[in-house]
Formats: sequence, structure tokens, C-alpha cells
Amino acid sequence: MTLAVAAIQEYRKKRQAEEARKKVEAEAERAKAEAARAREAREEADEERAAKRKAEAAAKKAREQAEKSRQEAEERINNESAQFEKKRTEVEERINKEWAESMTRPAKLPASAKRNSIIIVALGGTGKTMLIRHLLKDPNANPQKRTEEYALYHGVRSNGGDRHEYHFYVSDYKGQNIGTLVRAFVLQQKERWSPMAYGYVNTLVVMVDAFPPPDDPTDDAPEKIADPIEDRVAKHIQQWSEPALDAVFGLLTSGSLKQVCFFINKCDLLSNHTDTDRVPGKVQVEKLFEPLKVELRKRARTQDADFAMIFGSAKNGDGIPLLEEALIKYSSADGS
Ligand SMILES: Nc1nc2c(ncn2[C@@H]2O[C@H](COP(=O)(O)OP(=O)(O)OP(=O)(O)O)[C@@H](O)[C@H]2O)c(=O)[nH]1
Ligand SMILES: [Mg+2]
Repeated sequence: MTLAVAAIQEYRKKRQAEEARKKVEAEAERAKAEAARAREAREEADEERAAKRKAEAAAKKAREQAEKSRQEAEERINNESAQFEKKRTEVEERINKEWAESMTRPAKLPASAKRNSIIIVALGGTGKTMLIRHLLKDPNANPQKRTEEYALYHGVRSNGGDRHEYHFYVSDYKGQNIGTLVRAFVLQQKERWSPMAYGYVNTLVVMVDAFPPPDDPTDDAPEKIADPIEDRVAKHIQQWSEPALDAVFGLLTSGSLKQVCFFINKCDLLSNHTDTDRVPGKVQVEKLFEPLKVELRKRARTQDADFAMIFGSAKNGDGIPLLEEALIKYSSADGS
């Protein structure tokens, strides 16, 4: 009995021990699983932190990149606007320079071209317009510019085999008094690239005649008349008084002025004889104009310009080739 009890007890003990062991084992298993979960959680947390750090680094890099790009863009814009400003200043300076030049220099011409800027002055009806048309080889030559004060004609000529083009600019001033001439000349100084720019006039043509214009301008062949000669010449002499010539020559400058031409027009109306009663001859007319001729020659010399007297006819072309030759000879290459 005692043995059996002891055996039972022994068995119970074993079972209890077995259960305790299993419990411990289960406990250990749970603890192991718990530790594995904790490790997993830690690893996940580590991974998350690493990802976060990576994301932060990427964001930082992106921020730095963006800042760099912004700085580069800012620098580029600054450079571009500095270049633009430089270009704008250059263009502005060029325009200003061109304006300043255009107000003081004559017409722009190609390098191979030569220019002769010609002022023609004369009493009304002397034949200025007719002379210009003959000179420019165009009977219908129209002024390039016409104002109330003056008309500006332009013609281009060649000279045989010469490689130059000759640009003749002729100013035909209106009016019967010197004030209009001066006013018109001043107006021309306010124009851009004016061929009559102060300091660039090459030729002065003072034109006179011994006959007043016909009453009827369509009268193409007025009779040769002797009577008005004294009156007409006196009018010219009166017109070109010393103060008037002072004013005209005051518009011209030594250096640019190459020639003064005294053109006695309407020689076709003069007699070929010197002693005729009805029609004055060349010698008679020349004698009457002698004081003016002497005065003009003196003034030309003072300005280092050549002087020429031409007896001619704007109507039939007499004397015009002479004038033309001189205009070609004294054309200047400074207009370009
Ligand atoms: N016979 C003759 N008549 C001329 C000559 N030149 C001009 N005439 C005439 O003179 C008149 C005046 O000529 P214009 O050329 O108009 O004179 P202008 O000097 O321009 O005159 P304004 O424009 O009024 O200042 C016209 O009837 C011409 O036909 C010439 O050489 N001989
Ligand atoms: Mg005229």
C-alpha cells in the first residue's frame, strides 16, 4: 500500500515536474517569439529611420540643387540684363551720335561717290531754275525737297571713264532779299544729313542777267531788247551790296568752299557786236558788271576758293559745260 501510494506520488511529482518543464518551455518559446517580434520591430524601425534619413538627404540635395539653379538663373538673368543694358546703351549712343552727326554732316553717300553742294543766288527771273535743269541734264528736274523758302535739287552725274559718281545738290533759294536766304540756310541746318550743312558747301554761283524775265513766262522767244539793261543791271548791283555779300559769304567756310562762279545769264539775248545801238553786247554787259565781278573774285580769294566768270545761257546751254567741268573738278569726297 505504501508502495503504491509512493508510486502514485512519484508519478504525480513527475507529471507536475513535466508540466512545470512544459510550462517553462512554453514560457521560453513565448519569450523567444516576443524577442523575435521585438527584433523585427527594431529592424523595421531601423529601416524606417534609414529611409527617413535617406529621404531627408534627398530632400536636402534637392533643396541645394534648387538653390543652385535659382542662383544660376539669377546670375544668368543678371548677366543677360547687364548685356541688354550694355547693348541698349550702345544703340542709344550710336543713335545719339548719328543724330549729332546727321545734324552737322552732309548727305551720306557711298565711298566711291563725290559731292558738290551748290548754292545759287540771284534775283527772281534770272534763270536759276532753268540753269539747274540744264545742269542736272534733266529738263524736268524736280526738286528733291521744296519748301516755301527754297528748293533742293539732286542729280547724279558720271565723268567719262572716271569711277566716281558725282552727286550735285543745288539749292535754289526763293525771295528777293538776303534775309530769306539766311533764314532758308538756317532751316537747312535743322535738317538731318542736309547737303547744305554748314561747313560743307562747295560752290557758290552768283547769277545775274541783263534782261528782266518776260512778262509772259510762256513767251519762249522774247525779242532782243536793249532798253531795260541799265535798270536790270542796276537791280543786280543793288542786290549784291557789300553787306549782302558779307551775309552770303558768312554762310560759307574756307576749306569747304572751292569755287565762286559769277554766271552772267541770257547771253543768247546779247548781240555779237559791241557797238550795236539796240542790243547790248557782251563787252558792254561785262563792263557794267565789272565792279561786282571784282568784288566776288576778291572774296573768293579771301576764302581760298577759285573764281570763274561764265557768260552763258541757261536756255541754250552756252557756258554750262564749263560750269559742269568745274563742279566735277571741285567735288569733294568727304560726304560719305
Ligand atoms: N532768253 C533767255 N531766257 C532765259 C534764260 N534763262 C532763263 N530765261 C527765262 O527767264 C525766265 C525766268 O527763268 P527762271 O529759270 O524761272 O528764273 P529763276 O531765277 O528761277 O526765277 P525765280 O524762280 O522767280 O526766282 C523764264 O521765262 C525763262 O524762260 C536764258 O538763258 N535766255
Ligand atoms: Mg526759280
